[in-house]
Amino acid sequence: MAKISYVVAREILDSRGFPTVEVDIITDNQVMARAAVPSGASTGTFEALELRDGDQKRYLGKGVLQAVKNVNDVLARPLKGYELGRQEELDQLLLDLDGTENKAKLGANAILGVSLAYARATAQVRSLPLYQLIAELSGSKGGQLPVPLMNVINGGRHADNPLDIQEFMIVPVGKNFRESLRMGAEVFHHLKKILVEKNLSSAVGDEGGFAPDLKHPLEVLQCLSRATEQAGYGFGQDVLVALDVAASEFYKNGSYQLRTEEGSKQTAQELISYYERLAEQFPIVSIEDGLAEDDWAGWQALTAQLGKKLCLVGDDLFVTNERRLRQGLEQQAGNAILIKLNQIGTLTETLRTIALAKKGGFKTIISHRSGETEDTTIADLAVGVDAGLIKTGSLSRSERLAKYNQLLRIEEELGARANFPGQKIFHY
Ligand code: 2PG
Ligand code: MG
Repeated sequence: MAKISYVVAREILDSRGFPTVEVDIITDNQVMARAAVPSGASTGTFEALELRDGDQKRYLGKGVLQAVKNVNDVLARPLKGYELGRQEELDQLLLDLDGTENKAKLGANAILGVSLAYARATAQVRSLPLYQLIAELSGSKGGQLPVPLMNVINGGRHADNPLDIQEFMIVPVGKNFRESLRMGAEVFHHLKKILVEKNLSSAVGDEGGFAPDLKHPLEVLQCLSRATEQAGYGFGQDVLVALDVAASEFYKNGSYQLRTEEGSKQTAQELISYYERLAEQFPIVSIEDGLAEDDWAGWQALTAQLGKKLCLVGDDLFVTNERRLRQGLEQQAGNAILIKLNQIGTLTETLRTIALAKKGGFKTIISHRSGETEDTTIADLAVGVDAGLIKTGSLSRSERLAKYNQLLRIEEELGARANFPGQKIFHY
């Protein structure tokens, strides 16, 4: 098996123009593999640490030169000569060299860059597509294309409009991935026309969705319904809806502040009943972070009331962390998990969390971050572990489309071996 000759990290820019870490690994048989790390805005409190320099003279304090140095000065030496194809051992070595609970010493951005570049190098040296290597590492079949959750209207921390719900996603479900992508793009373009007719802004936000000055969730859902119909699809038949409420962002001192067409909702029970009413009126199949990251009792009530009908997805709640997910399984809080590699910081830990979710009967959604790069690892991850669902933004901005385009390539390459879960992914 080939060995590592060089590991080198550098500071590059993400889709928001802020620094992030990129890592190259070069092997002794002249293979070069590269990975770039994403970055969130509405980050959960319990995420692994993203190391930033804090030097206000550079990039408003957001530089990552220290994380880059940690790769080049601390990690590169022990990794020189390290054999490829030993992902678990490599990731354990990275954890040991860091030695903290939340990767605070070296930075999860430094560690993840190395972990992913190593996986890519192994796949290339073995002439395997990345999704196939991930299938092997996770003991999955690895041929399922995910149903996409496409964030077409933004609010919350991702926009400057009065919408408190962070993401309104369309979920187009055709007979395969390619057709679902086309349906989603067509709805997106019709949605743009509707916003322009209403004299609303059609400028796009961080994840490529629109951020119009719509006042309430109801108005947004009505626009999505019209756009779907104008595109020639059935709202509720062909195109479904998913929300990321990101409720931790408007939870202060034990009280919520969600503005709706019915007035402001403040208690967990008011939010739950509101979600239930919305889901009766509209084809909502999934609600992410419907309650805050430490409101475990609220999550239990939410799950008891809606867990047989809807996907209740923990993002800030679980932060891709096996320990927090175990608590969710034990307490029956949520029934699905959002998976973000940089919330936990290594590929191996991510795969363990996914395995635990599957064992516990939770659905898994592989996710981008609001700050992204041209790196497409999450597309391969979704297929490799047969996740069934992916959320990677809207139908504009190349850092979002890069993932969809990679899924098109994978579907083509798999040919008859590809499968697509369709709407049955939402059955209980
Ligand atoms: C989320 C993500 C991605 P961020 O909340 O799910 O959409 O946003 O990367 O800003 O945490
Ligand atoms: Mg979220």
